[in-house]
Amino acid sequence: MDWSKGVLTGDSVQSFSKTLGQVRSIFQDQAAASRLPAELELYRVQLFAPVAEGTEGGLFWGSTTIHPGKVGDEYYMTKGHFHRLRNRGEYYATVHGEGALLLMDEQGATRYETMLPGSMHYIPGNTAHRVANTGSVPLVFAACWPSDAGHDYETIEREGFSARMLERNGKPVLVPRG
Ligand code: PAN
Ligand code: ZN
Repeated sequence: MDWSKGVLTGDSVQSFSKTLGQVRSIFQDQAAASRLPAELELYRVQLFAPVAEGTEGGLFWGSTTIHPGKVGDEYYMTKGHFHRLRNRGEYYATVHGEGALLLMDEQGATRYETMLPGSMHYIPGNTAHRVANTGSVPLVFAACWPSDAGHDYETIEREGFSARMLERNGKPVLVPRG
């Protein structure tokens, strides 16, 4: 990984992108979401997976780039997930830009950490995680997690986070669900 850009290179690096059409339901303002094109890219991920998914004891490395922008008042953000093996933790490290890492425990309490270039974030096990780009430039962060963690997206699709990162008077504010 080139730490000045957060870009992974190498033959075995996989890349995928997430469009608004794939994650539309995560946003609060569905009217605003429906006015934007399905093919709009919100973020992309590069993945270095040196062992097979599900392998115990290995580590995966990823780099995520979230574009700047909002759907209504809500910043572009990742889908967010618990790990399928709930007790698996993760590290995030910010390379570029500004963001908010939302962390929700299994009791539904959501807090956040501010992401700035160089900031390191420990995501404990049993904690759902989602990142919002609260700045005006791309937010780039690296991630490292156990290769047997897996991803449970369904719980968040169904229940969401208990708070959202919204712009209020030009500033990001964590707004609890009403
Ligand atoms: C990260 C995330 C990545 C994209 O690599 O997978 O930032 O976010 P979503 O997976 O929520 O769409 C990670 O947390 N891996 O475990
Ligand atoms: Zn994760």
